[in-house]
Amino acid sequence: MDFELSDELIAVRDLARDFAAREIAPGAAADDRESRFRRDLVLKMGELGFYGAVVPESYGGSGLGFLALALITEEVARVHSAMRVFINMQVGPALALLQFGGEEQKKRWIPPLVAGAKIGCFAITEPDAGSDVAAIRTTAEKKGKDYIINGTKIWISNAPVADHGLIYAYTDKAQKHRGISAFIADLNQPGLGRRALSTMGAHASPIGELTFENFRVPAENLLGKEGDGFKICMWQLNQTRLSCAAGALGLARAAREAAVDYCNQREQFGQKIGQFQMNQDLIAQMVVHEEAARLLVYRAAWLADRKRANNLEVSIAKYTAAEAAAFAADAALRILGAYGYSTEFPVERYLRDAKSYQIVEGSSNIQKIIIAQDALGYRKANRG
Ligand code: GRA
Repeated sequence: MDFELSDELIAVRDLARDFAAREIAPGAAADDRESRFRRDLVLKMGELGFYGAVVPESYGGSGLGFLALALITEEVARVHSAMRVFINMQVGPALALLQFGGEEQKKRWIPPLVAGAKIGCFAITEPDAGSDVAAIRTTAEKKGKDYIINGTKIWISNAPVADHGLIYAYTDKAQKHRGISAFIADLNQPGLGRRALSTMGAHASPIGELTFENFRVPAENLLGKEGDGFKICMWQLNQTRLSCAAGALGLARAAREAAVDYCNQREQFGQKIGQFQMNQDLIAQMVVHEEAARLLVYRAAWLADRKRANNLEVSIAKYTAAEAAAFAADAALRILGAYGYSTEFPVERYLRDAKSYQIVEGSSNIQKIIIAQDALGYRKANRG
């Protein structure tokens, strides 16, 4: 076991840290307050190679790996959690294409996602299908050279702004989850309605509804075979969950740093408030949860870089990091008191953003189900 990062990974982390401090941090409060979509930053992150870390050079990436991507995501989320969502929206579809797409599909769709030139998204969730992916109702019916897609997707990150998206739909309802298929699509086509939705946090990350009404997708845009969709979806979620966990880690760190700074500045009752053991209790718990999350996130990424199954480790990391972020943001707010509650300081944003990590990419309860069912021998998490 080696707990040192290589020089290459340190350089990647420092590049991301520097970019986050210079380009993301100055506008974070206003971007959040005004729900601004920062296309310029999405593009710049692409130009710096953030999305390409897990994509080979032949498709415009650097092939640096999942640990590199985790380090980048952690740094981005540390200054503005909402901005890390874009990483997953570019990387999720790109990786699904890389793993399941044909050569023509890879060449056409991956490079613009990696460059940030096209805004990506993936559309799984529906009004009546969140944790239960097989309950989706969207259908894709083959008609001549096209599939005709009908249905509604909701809570789709980037829905209002995405150019290209991965759509999950039933091609054969009778086959249950084995009848779901995945399609890559140009979303700037007739038959698609978009509606922006407003949420508690992550305001700089646009989210919304996509309504498909006889939306045509060329048959050549099917990923893999008809019926491969559920498998592709589970595989893809395992990748994006890891980056999501790294985002939660970055946010946990930001909250801990804010709390420590305040403890060392603020004086009450004649001493720095860090001297009070109730605050020390919170600081100690923040440090412990964050460190545990970091080791678990890096381990899951390390396994991915060795092409080893890591579904169990990803679920453990995602659960731990999401809970660490929510705990740390809440604890920081308690420590900062009115300054934490104030919208003039970033800690209330940390709390709003932190809650999303317990919901997205498989809720904390879904991760616990995966972990417990594996431990109990009911369903192995690391399959094939
Ligand atoms: O035996 P079989 O051939 O029928 O296959 C079964 C199983 O082996 C079948 O699927 C297979 N399977 C897998 N294959 C490979 C299941 N899991 C995997 C896997 N990891 N790898 C059906 O299996 P099942 O166990 O009966 O399925 P289930 O009970 O429906 O699913 C299990 C589970 C609950 C874990 C799954 O549905 C799940 O993960 N649900 C959560 C959905 C989720 O994470 N949604 C996220 C939405 S996207 C999002 O949040 C974007 C946010 C962006 C951001 O902020 O980053």
